Amino acid sequence: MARLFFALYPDAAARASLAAVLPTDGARGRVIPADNLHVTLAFLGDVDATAADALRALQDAVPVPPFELCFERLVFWERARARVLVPEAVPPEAECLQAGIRRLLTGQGLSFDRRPWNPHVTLERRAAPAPTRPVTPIRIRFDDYVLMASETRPEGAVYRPLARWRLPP
Ligand code: 3AM
Repeated sequence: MARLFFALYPDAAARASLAAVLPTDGARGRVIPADNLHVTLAFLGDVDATAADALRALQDAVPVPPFELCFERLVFWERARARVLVPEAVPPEAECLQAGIRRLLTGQGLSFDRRPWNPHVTLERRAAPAPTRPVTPIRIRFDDYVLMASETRPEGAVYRPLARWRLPP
């Protein structure tokens, strides 16, 4: 069994820019390490090895052109007790990608979290309430997406990309 999710996984430079938002803002909760910063596209939860192998083997899974997300606001989500970065606008390519992944998962007979997609990068969990504030926009181009495995360790979650799909130009 592996705990899986599909995600947009920014490169190291972009992750560093995202991670740099919080220290200046005084985080008191659990700050997510830069290596773990991502945008969840679809959360599957525990998946058996056969289904995980089938997912990894998918060829050209969702043909959507590359796109950019520009993260511009730091928001406190009360129910999740998380502080997250959200983009002001979500390009249609991003919506198509996550919808395509959901279709693909349905086609594979896999279950996943069906709540509406709300693209975000979680920066801090167990966060104290804080007012929403704009941040210097962080524009990130995504030309691929990943199937990520999440392992819970005593020191926290460790994410490992299992497969990567390039978005066609
Ligand atoms: O994208 P973020 O970091 O907000 O909270 C988990 C994380 O979200 C979420 O999946 C992402 C990668 O772990 N997650 C964890 N358990 C979940 C669940 N049971 C879940 N999302 C939905 N249902």
